[in-house]
Order: sequence, then structure tokens, then C-alpha cells
Amino acid sequence: MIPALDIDPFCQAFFDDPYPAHAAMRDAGPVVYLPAHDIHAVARYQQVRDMLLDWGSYASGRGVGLSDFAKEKPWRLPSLLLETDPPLHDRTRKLMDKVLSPSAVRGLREAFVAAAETLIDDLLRRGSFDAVPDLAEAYPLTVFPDAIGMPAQNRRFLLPYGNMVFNSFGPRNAMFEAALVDAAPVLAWVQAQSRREALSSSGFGAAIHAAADDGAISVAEAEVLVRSLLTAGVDTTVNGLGAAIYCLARFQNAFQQLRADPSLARAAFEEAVRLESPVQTFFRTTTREVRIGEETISEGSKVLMLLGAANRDPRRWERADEFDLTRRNAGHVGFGTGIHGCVGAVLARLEGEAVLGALARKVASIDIVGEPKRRYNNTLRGMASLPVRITAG
Ligand code: Z7Z
Repeated sequence: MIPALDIDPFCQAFFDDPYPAHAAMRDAGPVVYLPAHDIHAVARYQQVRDMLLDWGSYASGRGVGLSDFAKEKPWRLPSLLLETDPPLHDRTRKLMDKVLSPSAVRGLREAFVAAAETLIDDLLRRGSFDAVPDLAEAYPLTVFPDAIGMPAQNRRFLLPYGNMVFNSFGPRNAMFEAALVDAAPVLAWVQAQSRREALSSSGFGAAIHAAADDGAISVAEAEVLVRSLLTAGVDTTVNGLGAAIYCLARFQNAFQQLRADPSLARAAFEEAVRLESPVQTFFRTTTREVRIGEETISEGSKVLMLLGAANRDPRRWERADEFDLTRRNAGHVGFGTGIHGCVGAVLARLEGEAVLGALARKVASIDIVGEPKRRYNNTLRGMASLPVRITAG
């Protein structure tokens, strides 16, 4: 018998404090059933990881949200990366691996570090600010659209767009409905930004469109792949940076450790991604009858993977709920793993390292000076507001 649990992983009360429910799901068994949405769910590290690696049994092509594309029309044109399976997936993934390769990203390092230092200098002059809009949002909204080759206007549209897409992986609840209000102009803007004419002649956008010249992909496919960058590259890093700042403000010893050795910046960002798991969940759909532990699940079932619960599973992690810069956290699933593992992780880590490195070198203290407010989203975990004061080092 698969244990059935009375938990709704897409409601505000759950998001306010998901950790007791995570523990209940992990402890109930390797797989649980959630009648609230008629779905199965895995919350233990082992099962989440196994599922991410077994793309043959657990498909993405029927959508990685609650909605089954075999039964419901997708709300937007499906992604050629996220919402595909091999062999279709591999052609576009190979191209994106090349566009976002470590050597391509390496060329951005100097500009990313300079932008982080300028931003932290400005914030030090202000002293008090809101770390979400003024830092966690401001930084990616500058460096990332620059790297894609986008014009300077209307970049803030990227935030409501990401909010829509990441809500869309959950049920059509109030959060998703609210994100869809006034969607039309945002959707039209994103589509227009994906066209070659909108993009500069250098940058990741141009690199994708160049593959259409070579005949590797069609122009229409190039536009959908640029859309992937615009979708997955902003809200994710905003919440990753927000998580890191929130961790450093709460775990003062860790921040002092980072100041003493700024080369820990990369490790600090990685540990924040593990602990806070900005991407909390997404789904797969079973392609056949599968066994999880001793249990059997039929073909065509939606299974929710709780990355955030896996990343705090005490079966895998010692002192799982602690932020520890020196922890060996390789193997966390905050960026996924397997064939769909985050293709932009190299870029995200560079952003994290640049911002946390600048904080380590320039800032002596970070204090929370107002009530932090959570941002509610069906997939992403993060803050709407985090008032802080920083002092110069
Ligand atoms: O390709 C895409 O449009 C895309 C959208 C969302 C790719 C990835 C994601 C995503 C990232 C989904 C992290 C869930 C978690």
C-alpha cells in the first residue's frame, strides 16, 4: 500500500513552512500518494535522484508540471529542452551545451565581477536596502540580459514572465491565476525578444540563431530556444542569490568565514542552493508501470519530485538543515541531474560567485532590519522582501 498523505504541496501554508511536510513525506515511504491533486510524490534523496536519472521510465515530454500534455493542451508552446525526451531532446540540448559551455561563460567573468562590485559599492553607500529587488533581482536583470544580447528596455518584464511559467507547473490555483493576469503583453514581449532582429550580434541569443544559419535548427526553433533562456535564466538566479543572502544574514558565522576566505564564495552559493532549493519541485510522467521501493505505479502517472526535500534528507545529509560552507555538497539536486540537469548552471554559479565574492571582500556585516516577506510560487522558493543593513569592511 502506498501511503496517502493529506498534504497540498501547492498551498500557502505549505510554502510558509514546508519542512514538517517534507519530513512526513520522506518518513512515510519511498513514494507517497497525495489525494489533494491525485499525484504520487517522492521526497527522499535516493528516489528523487533515481527518477531524475531514469528518463526512459519518467518522461518530460508530457510536461514537467501537473498538467499532462497527453490530455491537456499546454498553456504555451512546449520548450524544446525542458518538455522533450530523447532523441528530440538531445539535438537541442547538445546545441545549448555548446552555447552555454564553460569556455563561453568564462569570457563573461570579468564583466560579471565588475558589475557585482559596482552594485555592492552602491549598496554600501545606501547602507539599508531591500536585498530582494535591490540586489537579488537587480544583479541578474543586468548581467543576464546583457549576456543574451537584449536591449535595455523593459527587462523587468522577465520577472512576471518567469513567475507565470514557474507557477504553471503547479495546479491552476490562485497563485497561477494571479500570475496570468495581464499576461498577454508580457507573452508578446517575450516572443518579440526571442527574434533575431531584437538581439545584438554577439551574445547567447545570436549564438543560438547562428545555429539556424548552419541548418542545425530552424529559425522557429531558435526562437523557442532563446525563449528558454529568457524563461529559466532570471527567476531561478534571483531566488538563488536571494537564498544565499538570506543564509549569510542568518548564519553569521558562515558570513565571517566567507569574509576570512573569499574563495569560499562558490561553495557558499552552492550550499545556499542545496539548503534553500530555489527550484523546489517539478514532475515527471511514467512511461510504463514502474516500481518504487516495493510499490507499483501505473503508466501515465504524474510523479512529483521534491528537490527541496531531497536536499535536506537526513538519510543523505548530516546536519541537513544547517548552512555549512565547508560541507561536501556535491550531488545535491538543486540544479537537477541527468540529461535535463540545469544547462545554465555554469552561468548561475558565476553569478553567485561574483556577488558573494564582492560581498566577502567589501562587506563587514549583514543584518536583517525588517520583516522578511515570502514570495509564493508553485515551483520557486524565495522572498519578496528582505530588508537588510550592510556595513563596509
Ligand atoms: O526551456 C524552458 O523554457 C525552460 C523553462 C523552465 C527550461 C527550464 C525550466 C525550469 C527550470 C523548470 C528549473 C523547472 C525548474
